[in-house]
Amino acid sequence: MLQQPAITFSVDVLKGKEVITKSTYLADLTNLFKNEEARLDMPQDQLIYRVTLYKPVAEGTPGGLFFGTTIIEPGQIATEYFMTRGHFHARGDRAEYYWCIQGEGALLLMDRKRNIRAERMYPGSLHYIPAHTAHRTINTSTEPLSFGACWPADAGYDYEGIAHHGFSGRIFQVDNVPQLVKL
Ligand code: M6P
Ligand code: ZN
Repeated sequence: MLQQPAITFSVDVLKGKEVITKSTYLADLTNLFKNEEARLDMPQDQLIYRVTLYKPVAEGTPGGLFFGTTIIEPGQIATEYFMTRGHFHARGDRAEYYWCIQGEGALLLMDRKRNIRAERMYPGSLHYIPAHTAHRTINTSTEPLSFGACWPADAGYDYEGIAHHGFSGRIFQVDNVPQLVKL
């Protein structure tokens, strides 16, 4: 007899008893977007992104893996697209995979020297996030962007490295197309 899997995934969310859901609203993203006044002028209960997570082992377990899906709503603050907070890993030498499931977007990658680049995300695109590289995803279309992620259980999050200086580039809509503007 084959066992039923504990978790299943679809185009948007994970399903199963042990799935954790985390929602991030506009109110949670103080000073993340370039135009903070424009952010404050918008409804603060606007959902920006939702993550569903499966953690089959405890946080910090060496050799363990976590799995998640993220859905970013379409929208902009002034000309800057809705995006995730972005992070380095607390254990800087830990890498991660992202792959796009639905929608169109950009993956912003910045190393510790603040060199920045952006990869285009579209259904089927696969992205290797190297060690010591901050990562943020941006929904550049008018539909929800959904992507999968898999990362080491002992990677952890370093949001502080981003909170102080931000990324060294942003994705804006310029002449109707997404453009990476380096700072
Ligand atoms: C992906 C993974 C998660 C991360 C999420 C949202 O699903 O990288 O670990 O939490 O994106 O990104 P952030 O934590 O930067 O808001
Ligand atoms: Zn990560």
